[in-house]
Amino acid sequence: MSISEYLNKKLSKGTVHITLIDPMRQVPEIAVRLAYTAQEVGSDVIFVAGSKGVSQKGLVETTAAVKEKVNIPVVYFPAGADALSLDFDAILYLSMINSQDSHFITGAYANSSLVMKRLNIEVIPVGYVVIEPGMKVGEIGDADLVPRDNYWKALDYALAAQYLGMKYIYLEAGNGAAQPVPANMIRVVKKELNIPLIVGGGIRTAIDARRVRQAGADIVVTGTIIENAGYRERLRSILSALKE
Ligand code: 1GP
Repeated sequence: MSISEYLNKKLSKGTVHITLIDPMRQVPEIAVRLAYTAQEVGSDVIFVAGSKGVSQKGLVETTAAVKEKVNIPVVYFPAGADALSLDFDAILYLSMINSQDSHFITGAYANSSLVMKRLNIEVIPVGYVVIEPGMKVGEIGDADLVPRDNYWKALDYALAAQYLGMKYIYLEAGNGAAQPVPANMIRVVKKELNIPLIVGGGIRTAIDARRVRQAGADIVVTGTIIENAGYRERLRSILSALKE
């Protein structure tokens, strides 16, 4: 089964949760422990972040170790890295629809598309819309950030991405954002889309997770939460808010 089929199957049963692990934040042994816990508490997928500056060695070792230990899909979430691992089950082609630099819309992917084809890696096209504050990814990607109260701008970008053929839309507040994407923005976007909506950035509590799910997120991504003390319980409560 492809990862897209796996996701569709999961989506037909309810909200999907994804745990994002950044190889730059811990050694592979710890990353494995985090990924294993995520799987245990009910995460459906692990994203491994390819952040700018990650070494080829760090990415490859973390991905191989995680793959060996978990049996949920492990998907590459590239964020400016020049590294790749062959262990990924799929790679997101995150086209930053509101970037002002074409590198982040198509350029980075044009550089690697033939490699993906030759390696026969599943590619998942995602329209990536960065909302304020956007954090590092908004800065690196030179995003024309969507203001938190401008729901219509978020919708314009999301719908444009859908019409351009993306299979998912991802509203991103940024890794480590103080707050998630506003619920009303999610609601406005979700109402008009007919492809799955991914929401990530700043989701720390069960209350956040429930709000985002009730507003219409089909897939919820959390990252930072797993790097903090007490992560197992926090993640467990987020999962129960998403799967209740
Ligand atoms: C994935 O960037 C997010 O979309 C993760 O953000 O680390 O704030 O959960 P957090």
